[in-house]
Amino acid sequence: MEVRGEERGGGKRRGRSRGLIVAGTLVGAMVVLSALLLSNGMLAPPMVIESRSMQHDDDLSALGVLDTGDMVVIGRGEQEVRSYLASEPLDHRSFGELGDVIVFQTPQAPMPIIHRALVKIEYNASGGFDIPELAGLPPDRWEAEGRGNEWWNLQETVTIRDIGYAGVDVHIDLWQILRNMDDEPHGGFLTMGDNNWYARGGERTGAVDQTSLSDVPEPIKDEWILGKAVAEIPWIGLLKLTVSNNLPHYTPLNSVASLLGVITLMSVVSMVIASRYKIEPEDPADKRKRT
Ligand SMILES: [Ca+2]
Repeated sequence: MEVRGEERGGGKRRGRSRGLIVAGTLVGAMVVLSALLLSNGMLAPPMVIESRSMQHDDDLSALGVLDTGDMVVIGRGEQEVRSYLASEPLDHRSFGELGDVIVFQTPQAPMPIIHRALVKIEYNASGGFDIPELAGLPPDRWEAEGRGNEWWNLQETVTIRDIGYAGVDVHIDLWQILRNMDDEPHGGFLTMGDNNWYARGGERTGAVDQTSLSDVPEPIKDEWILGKAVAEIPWIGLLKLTVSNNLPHYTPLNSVASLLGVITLMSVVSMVIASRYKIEPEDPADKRKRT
């Protein structure tokens, strides 16, 4: 019976060893894979969301939405960026809305910005913009001021209705965007934070970056795009914001509670594992018996 007991104990130890080896191998493989993707340029270093411009609620965070304090994995390389409008017919979604979320840095911006690509506009030889993506929308969802549903050679204000989680109307002043870049006009993506809208007179109005942010005055050129947001690591960026003393007053309390819960759970699990695998000091009497 004792021999069988020793065999069972040995089996348990071998099982624990195998478990530790498998866990160690998985962690090691993830570290190596991440390093390879980073070194090959497939991934950019992850970013911490520092504002609530991409939230879908001023006060509460949610999984699958980019909230203050979330960390974001950034993919780069030859990835096609699909704007919100281009994604409507395909129902292509990311982070809770249609279209891709991109990381970009304009020459005027001191640091990268992460916002959603709303629509791509093309500068044409006549001095206006063509916006073929508008043609994919139902006619009652958009109009160009005084031009109806003409999407070519536009310099007017274009209104697009029912955009994003809040169902806002977006008025794009193309003339202002042209004036912003009178030296070298060009096309590119117009971008917008999911949460960058205001309510006035019963109307919800969304604001594209190109007419509302001083350091994003022009359509986003391809070479200004650093990558595309591909995954959310919730809450963990709160640690960085806390250490750097940049935690905003509006940080969602449910994110703080969730992070504290995870840290507490990990601490308890670590203590349980440490107590189960505690190494007992060798009994000198046993040692003498074996020799
Ligand atoms: Ca989130």
